[in-house]
Amino acid sequence: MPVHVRPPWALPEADVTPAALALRRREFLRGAVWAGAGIAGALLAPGCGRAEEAGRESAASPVSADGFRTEEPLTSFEAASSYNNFYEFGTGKEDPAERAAGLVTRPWSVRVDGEVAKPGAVALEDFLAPHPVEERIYRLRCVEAWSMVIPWRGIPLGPVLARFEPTSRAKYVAFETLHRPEQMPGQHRDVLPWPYREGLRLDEAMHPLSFLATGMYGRDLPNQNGAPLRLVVPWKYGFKSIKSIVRISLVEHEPPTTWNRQAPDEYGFYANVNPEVDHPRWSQASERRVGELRRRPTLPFNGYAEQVAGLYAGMDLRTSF
Ligand SMILES: Nc1nc2c(c(=O)[nH]1)N[C@H]1C(S)=C(S)[C@@H](COP(=O)(O)O)O[C@H]1N2
Ligand SMILES: [Mo]
Repeated sequence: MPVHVRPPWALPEADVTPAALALRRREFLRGAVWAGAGIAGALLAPGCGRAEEAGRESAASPVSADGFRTEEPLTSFEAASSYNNFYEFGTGKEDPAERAAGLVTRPWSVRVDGEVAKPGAVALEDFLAPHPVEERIYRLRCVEAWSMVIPWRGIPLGPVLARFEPTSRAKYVAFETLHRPEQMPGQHRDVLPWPYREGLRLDEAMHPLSFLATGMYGRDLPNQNGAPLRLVVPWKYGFKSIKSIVRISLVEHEPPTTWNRQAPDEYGFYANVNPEVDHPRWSQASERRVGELRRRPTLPFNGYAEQVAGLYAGMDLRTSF
């Protein structure tokens, strides 16, 4: 019998075969064991059991060694595309799914400017063309203390930025969402300063986990999830993952960002997921995984500490939130 392995989200949930799941699990474990072996190897000291270290390591981390995958159950496509934050379409969780159908996403172009040798406005197709499409299964943790696991399709951000040749003065990357009130009814109200803006330090943007998504669950991005191009930064609170991007600017100084401007005491520029720094109005120690009943503990850097903690060496993560 020919074995045809399809990603589980290509199938109705009930149809996912035990064989497909077992295969994914084996792949995942292989990655985890390699990670454990690498770390154990690096730390190998007299009396330190290699197998024991590897075992402990693979049990602790919810993601594969590179952080590109998790074997946690996926949030259903229905939940991920109907429970959204996208204030351009209203502040209710169901507003984006109900109101985003009228957003015209073709043609679309992305302007790359600022501290780059090769600035320009590029049609989305040309913007994407040079980069092989990848798939990432990331945990998403909203600052409101709910979370999801979403399979994205897209391209890593780093090679895209490199293509436009950042100058030596480029230290940060600023992102801007489309401003088109006639198609984004939420923009008729001043709930946020429009257009929505976000930003990353350049080294964060160049990290292999920083991703530009064009699809999810094996299909094109629904408008409510940020079509046709949105950022995904899995170790930061969800508001950093800006949707429907039209402009990317390389800049010298930390750029203003929407939620940080709106409420600087509540939303920092860095916004790294941190269970030890509570939001002024609620605890960040735990979260509700959409589709599950029990709360689960929130992990430092949303479970990606091994991959990204080094970016923040020497920084006080309590004050630089
Ligand atoms: N332009 C824009 N991007 C945005 C938002 C927004 O309101 N406008 N909301 C953010 C927040 S708070 C979260 S949690 C995620 C939600 O992404 P999702 O709806 O795809 O799960 O998008 C982020 N990106
Ligand atoms: Mo969020």
